Amino acid sequence: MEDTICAISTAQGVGAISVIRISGPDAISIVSKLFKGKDLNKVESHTINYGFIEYKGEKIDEVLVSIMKAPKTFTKEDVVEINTHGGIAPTNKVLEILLENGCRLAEPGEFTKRAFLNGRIDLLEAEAIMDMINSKTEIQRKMASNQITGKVSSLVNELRSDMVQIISNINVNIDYPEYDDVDIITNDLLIPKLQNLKNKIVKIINESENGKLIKNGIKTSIIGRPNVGKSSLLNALLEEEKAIVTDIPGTTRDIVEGQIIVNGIILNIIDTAGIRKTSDKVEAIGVEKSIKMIDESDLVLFMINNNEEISEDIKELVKKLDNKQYIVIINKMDLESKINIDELDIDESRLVKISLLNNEGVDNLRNKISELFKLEELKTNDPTYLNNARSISILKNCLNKVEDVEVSLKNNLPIDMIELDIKGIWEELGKINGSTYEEELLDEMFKRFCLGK
Ligand SMILES: Nc1nc2c(ncn2[C@@H]2O[C@H](COP(=O)(O)OP(=O)(O)OP(=O)(O)O)[C@@H](O)[C@H]2O)c(=O)[nH]1
Ligand SMILES: [Mg+2]
Repeated sequence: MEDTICAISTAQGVGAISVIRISGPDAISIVSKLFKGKDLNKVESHTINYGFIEYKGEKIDEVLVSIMKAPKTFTKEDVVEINTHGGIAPTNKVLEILLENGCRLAEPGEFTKRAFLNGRIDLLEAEAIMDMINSKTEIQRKMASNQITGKVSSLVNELRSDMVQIISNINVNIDYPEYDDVDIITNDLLIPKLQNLKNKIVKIINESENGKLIKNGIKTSIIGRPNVGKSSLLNALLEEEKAIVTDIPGTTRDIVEGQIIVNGIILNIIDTAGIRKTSDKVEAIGVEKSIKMIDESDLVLFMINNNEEISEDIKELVKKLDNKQYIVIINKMDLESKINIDELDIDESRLVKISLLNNEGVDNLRNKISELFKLEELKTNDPTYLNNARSISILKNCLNKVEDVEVSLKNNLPIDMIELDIKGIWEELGKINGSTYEEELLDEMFKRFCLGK
């Protein structure tokens, strides 16, 4: 039989109320021993009961105790929640007493793990609970909500039921080949069915890019030669004097980070050291980081100075932007123009001219970013996307396997071998929502949850 677990479910600190959650077969009997008020063994399920936690003759705290009997609870076990006064001492004291009286401290995510193991939620829904807790923007919340309520699971379930159809068609043919009224499944008939399945998988994978953008934000680095105004741009975007700005080239040595929200999407902005050859050891490390940051970013804001001619160094750096999302920003438009932008061979749509001194052009830049990532569109869509690396890699794996089956079909491999491969893919897909899972994966996954969830 499962043991009874407990944990503080609210954030640790001083607040009005703290919630301590207990789940397991002895949840009600353990709390009832410590509770001064109604007999909790006899109260109705889903009631809130007023009283005191009393231990060894001492009233510890005035509390409200919710009694929720299995199976209609989060874990499908008996669940008790104690609302204590929200200070560190009363909360910890009540927890301590519960531990002394037969509860075990829950591991991070253990309540949710039980909810999953007891069939209340699937793995995607469990993961979405953490996304919901971590969500900072409205669109992140919506995406997590669509996953919690099973909309994302249904994308996967649909794929799996398509596959069941294919498998059962094949089975009928293998088992009853003599039936006249059964469609004979030939390889030719299977090819379009698999093509259809493949299209659906590809669509989900492509759309998962949106999911990743919403979940992780856009990693945006500001790159350029020293003194072009990179730190000034970071400060302008953040509306805060976060990075040091001086007229000395080489002011920024290390990366400086900040966060803004554009059209509901988080932009993680990184100001970097100006790139130049330098004999200064510290600066050189900063420059190295800047160059590395180009590769690691989803978006590069490449900044040049309107008042300086385009050097070979700049041309070299622009080459590194190939295959990246980037915007070239010409700053210091208030100064005399000394650049000939044609030398850079950049599409007009990727250029933004600004003057940070005069506070001109920053809005334009925000709009450009929005256009580049189609953020308006993203905002109006119902955000139902697969968004975690685990699921996406499983799906990509399945796509490869479907492609292998297509090759086998074209090579006229026997249908029963094909059927085995398709079953394998069906099982693999089940790993996404946890229809099939390995214990190690669960441990790894729930370890990342917060305590008390
Ligand atoms: N005239 C003019 N000066 C500007 C503008 N933007 C920034 N500056 C000035 O340019 C100088 C360098 O600005 P920073 O923001 O420190 O430049 P940076 O690119 O971060 O420089 P490093 O950290 O050295 O790589 C400062 O004196 C700023 O005040 C602008 O639009 N026009
Ligand atoms: Mg700087």
